[in-house]
Amino acid sequence: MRTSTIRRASLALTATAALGAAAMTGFAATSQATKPPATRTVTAPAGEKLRYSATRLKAPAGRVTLKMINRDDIAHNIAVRGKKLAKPRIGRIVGMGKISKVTATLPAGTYTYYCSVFGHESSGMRGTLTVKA
Ligand SMILES: [Cu+2]
Repeated sequence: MRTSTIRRASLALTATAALGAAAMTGFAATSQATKPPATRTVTAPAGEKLRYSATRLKAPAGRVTLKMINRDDIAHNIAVRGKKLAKPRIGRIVGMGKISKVTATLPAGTYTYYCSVFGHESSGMRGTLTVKA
């Protein structure tokens, strides 16, 4: 009786230790990293309008991907900046039919997404991304 109680206690300890080890080796961090980012998509419409299809986007805090489908016959990209980003994230500049994208881990806050091709943002190719916790 006494021996079996000790054995059971020892098994419980082993299981607890195993769970603790899993947590400490970053199991939680791994599952968060593999969670797909929230994706928001805009297009650059044909006709050299120097606008995106949306000037406002919303996303939950965490990993966010911004995607721009270029339907225009001039090259564009998508980039994102904000006070809570140490530096802007800038997607590849792409031609018609191609996709430019950026992924960043964004805390709650307000960000600007924009085309970094010279003169495009100042012509209106930008929008506001609101990230909420
Ligand atoms: Cu552009």
